[in-house]
Amino acid sequence: MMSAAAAGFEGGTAAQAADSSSAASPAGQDGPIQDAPAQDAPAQDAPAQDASGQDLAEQRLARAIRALGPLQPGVRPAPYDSVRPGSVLSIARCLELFDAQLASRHLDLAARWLRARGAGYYTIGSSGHEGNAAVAAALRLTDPALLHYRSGAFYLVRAGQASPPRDGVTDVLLGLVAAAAEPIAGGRHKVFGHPELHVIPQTSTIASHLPRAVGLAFSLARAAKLGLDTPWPSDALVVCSFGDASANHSTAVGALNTASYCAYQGLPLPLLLVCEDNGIGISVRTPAGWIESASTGRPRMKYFSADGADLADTYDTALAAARWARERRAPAFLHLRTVRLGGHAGTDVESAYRTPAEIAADNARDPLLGTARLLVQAGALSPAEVLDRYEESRARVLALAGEVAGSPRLSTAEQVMAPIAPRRPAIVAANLADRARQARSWPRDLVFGSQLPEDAGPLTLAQAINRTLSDEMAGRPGMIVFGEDVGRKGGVYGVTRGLQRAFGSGRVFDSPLDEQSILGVALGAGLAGLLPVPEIQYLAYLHNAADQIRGEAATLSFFSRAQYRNPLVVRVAGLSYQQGFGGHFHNDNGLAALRDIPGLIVACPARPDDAAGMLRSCLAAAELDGSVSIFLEPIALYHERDLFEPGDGGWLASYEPPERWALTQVPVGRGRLYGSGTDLTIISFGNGLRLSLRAARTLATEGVGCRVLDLRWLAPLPFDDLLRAAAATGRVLIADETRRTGGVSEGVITTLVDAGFTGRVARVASQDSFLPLGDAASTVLMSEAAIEDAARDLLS
Ligand SMILES: Cc1ncc(C[n+]2csc(CCOP(=O)(O)OP(=O)(O)O)c2C)c(N)n1
Ligand SMILES: [Mg+2]
Repeated sequence: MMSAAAAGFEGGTAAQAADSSSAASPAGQDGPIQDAPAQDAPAQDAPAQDASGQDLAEQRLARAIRALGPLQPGVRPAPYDSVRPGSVLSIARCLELFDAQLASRHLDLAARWLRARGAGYYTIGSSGHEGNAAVAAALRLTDPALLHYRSGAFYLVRAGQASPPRDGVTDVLLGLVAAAAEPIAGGRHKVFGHPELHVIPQTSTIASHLPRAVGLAFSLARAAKLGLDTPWPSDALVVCSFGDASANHSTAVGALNTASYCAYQGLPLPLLLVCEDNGIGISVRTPAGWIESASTGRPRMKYFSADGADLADTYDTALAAARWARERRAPAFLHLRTVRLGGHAGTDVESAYRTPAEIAADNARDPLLGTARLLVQAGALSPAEVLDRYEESRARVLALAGEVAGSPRLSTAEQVMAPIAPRRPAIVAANLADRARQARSWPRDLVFGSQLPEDAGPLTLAQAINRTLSDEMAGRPGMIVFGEDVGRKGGVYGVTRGLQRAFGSGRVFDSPLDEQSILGVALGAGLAGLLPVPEIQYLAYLHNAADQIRGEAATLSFFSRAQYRNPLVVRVAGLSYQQGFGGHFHNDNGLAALRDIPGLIVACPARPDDAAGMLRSCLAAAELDGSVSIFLEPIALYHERDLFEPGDGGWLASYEPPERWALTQVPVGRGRLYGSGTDLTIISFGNGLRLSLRAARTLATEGVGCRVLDLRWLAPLPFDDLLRAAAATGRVLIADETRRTGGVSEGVITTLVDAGFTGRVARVASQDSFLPLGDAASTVLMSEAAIEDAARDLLS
């Protein structure tokens, strides 16, 4: 614990009060959890101070507050009086919000104080943005909030709305020092979030939360339409704040477009977007008038604008905007004009890129000064009383800062990683068995008509996925399927054909052509308690929006101690071998960007029977454990029927009836073995499995006995099955249709080496190339002949 409580507004500062001999701040940028400021910015952790150590910014504010007085003589107004004629903000409310604004400012001060002493790791503050206190006040505790990183005052007001009220100051301080006891991220990041406050934590990737916010607003309404409960009341709205520079990010632009696009079609979308426009993004100015010009006139999205330095104006405008979003179930855009005080972060020296006049103009628009002016002009507080209040808040926050400094932090990898993707395979397995029993009561005949899929004879991969989706939708009322062309057309390859007819357009629907928005809707749907199964038309186009998986879906559990999860199964058509058709983008075979995402499940079913079992496992894991899965469907195998000879039907499989689902379940991370040869183990997956099985047959004619392991799960790899299959022959050939570099074979070989496998290992993989059109595609893809040759080499 450190003591900072003796600091004073006028006579001393946190920096001054602190023991000057305590640990010096490490030079350079903030720690790894800190958003990096400009690389060349010199270190400056404490606020600017004069020779006596006093904080110049605080002194300036004190002088400006003193200059507001004196208080006009007369009767003091009643607490319920308006703080200003024409505003609905009462004096009592204004005082409450002022306290939150003050505490937020002092949290920024505390952040720098802690940082300067090596006790804190994060100094991006909310100074200048404290007007967002009034936005929180205009909303309900139960309106889910996805917040900008300058939302200190918003968070404190929200904390005060809980019953009993939470001590939001301590929450934030614990985040600053990365304490394991911090309530949302548990020391993994400094984020604003708390399930009881309905504040969903956000990552540092600016704007990446907007698609999810749109998706959540969409899903609240969609769940209501489907008659399903969500964690929020039926008249909740979603609030999402972000900065002015962030508004230019394609993720934000796409999300705003999707919100408008939905509203334009009359779809309910109760969303309040709050752009906290301080006119700058780190050092880059936003052109004057840009946010207003870019944000007015969006179809069916109403624009509101408020002066963030004027609490009454912000409160009145936020109320109007919230009313619009809540009552009309339509998106509202609140342009909150703010300033940024004290630079981007503690390490940022803004005088390097802003003129003194610009900085002075922002100081004059300090929202604390604005609220003080309101209160003094209303006769509610004298300047001296304002300063007293400031001092009290300061002393309290800094005393608490001293108390949290030195709080225990995460100290082992196990502790850090515990919430990445907690899994309960036994519970998932039991659930699959239960569901098989329940299936008897599902309206399967309504969905499948007179012929149940198990009675329809052998199916292709595409048909098996289609029938499984149908069965699962019949049994999971919250499951929704959506994406480009999945509705009326039934998908580019017919995999979702008939689903919209069977389950209605409320549960199976086409999306706008924007992968970020498709995944954003899925992320919001998962939060709302639905089970989203979006389709991405081709693997290359998942890469187009990968951050929604990598940065958003996969990290939510980590940054919320698994208090928020992302139940999600993303179906992706992908991989190659389409006989020269489609070129690179329809044959993309790059998986490296997925396989390294902690906690992500990557499933790659090659055969119809595997696909059914694997999809059921992914859905059950999503529903029960909040797992995030990529279900990668090999396009070239969708309609394949044969294995060895034309007409042999070797790639078809019958659909299992519900009573066999438990028996035939495919747990996450279990491979499938073909054959029992003792000369060579071929390890493969996807298209490679079919090529390997064919190659194994040829090799058998040469007297070579192979066993072939289908990995089925590319993340996590089926370690045990893999090692067992390798040990059985002592010779391993990996047949990998992904690229030599970053491909799956690298992971398999590493697994073998890590486990101490000492037998022979070789691999065939596709080239480090993009795929050309036409016959030339085969020159860079792994081939059946290459597998055979490599096997002969390995055994020779
Ligand atoms: C996608 C992404 N690119 C870059 C960054 C680094 N970065 C952090 S904050 C920031 C500026 C954001 O400015 P603005 O949206 O105006 O918010 P403000 O900090 O001014 O409140 C940048 C570039 C990031 N976090 N995310
Ligand atoms: Mg900005």
